[in-house]
Amino acid sequence: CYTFNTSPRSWPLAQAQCRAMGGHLVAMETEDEYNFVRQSLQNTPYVRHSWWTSATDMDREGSWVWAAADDRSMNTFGFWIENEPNDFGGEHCGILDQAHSFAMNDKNCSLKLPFICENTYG
Ligand SMILES: [Ca+2]
Ligand SMILES: [Ca+2]
Repeated sequence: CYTFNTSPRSWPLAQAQCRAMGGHLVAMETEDEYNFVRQSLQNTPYVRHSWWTSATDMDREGSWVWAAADDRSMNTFGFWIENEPNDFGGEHCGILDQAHSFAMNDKNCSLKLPFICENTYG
């Protein structure tokens, strides 16, 4: 199941908070899951925010993975906004971007944003 946390956190703190609750930042391994999460964000007040996901290239620049997922590889179907990820000024963490219908953008990991936790068990 998913938990939508509207209290803004940096990516590392968001990941730590998800882990403390027995989960991790959301990893959308399939297009179905991606569409489900996007759909869930259409409701007030979620629709007003951008959200951290577990997507990161902090281990190796340009090599995007879902942190802490069983299958870390990221598929390339339509997740990203056109011309993203662009590593603008050093961006290594992926958001669902409210300004772009929740397509993905890379952002500075220290940015404080709402975040989505995923718990495998329930
Ligand atoms: Ca990057
Ligand atoms: Ca970017």
